[in-house]
Amino acid sequence: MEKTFLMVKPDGVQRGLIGEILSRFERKGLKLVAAKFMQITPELAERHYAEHVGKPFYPPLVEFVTSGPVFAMVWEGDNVIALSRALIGKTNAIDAAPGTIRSDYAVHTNFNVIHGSDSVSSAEREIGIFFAPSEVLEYERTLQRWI
Ligand code: RTP
Ligand code: MG
Repeated sequence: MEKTFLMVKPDGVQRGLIGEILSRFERKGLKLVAAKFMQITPELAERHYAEHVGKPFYPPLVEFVTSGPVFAMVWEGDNVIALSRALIGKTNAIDAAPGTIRSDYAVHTNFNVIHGSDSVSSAEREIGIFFAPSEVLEYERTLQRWI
């Protein structure tokens, strides 16, 4: 089953949006298989955002993402990567479709509330950075057959 890495960023935590965001993915029918409330170190930020090293927005991005706690998660489901990106919305809140998380809660690209993996390879890489294999749970949900 496909997995993705999602993370409520420091702005989402500070604004008290963890529960609201979690419930959107739960209501969609996706399955939570790992979660961790944690602080990102500069070293972890550099690994996570390796693809953006050297870009103009990279220094403020690292400063922001290490500025306070984040809520890191792994979710599972058919097409969970694309479905999550659809629920999250475009990077810039101006372009995010109404009803998406970033449209509903974000104003600036730099403070856009949530991260979601953008491909199968990114998801595998990011899950491996944030979680030990034993922290990603396998369990049955009877609800699954209806979704
Ligand atoms: P994310 O990785 O956080 O889920 O966001 P994303 O895929 O939609 O966007 P990505 O291109 O991966 O960029 C990572 C984060 O860097 C900040 N950013 N700023 N000022 C800019 O042009 C710019 N572009 C990207 C955003 O906070 C974005 O979420
Ligand atoms: Mg990205």
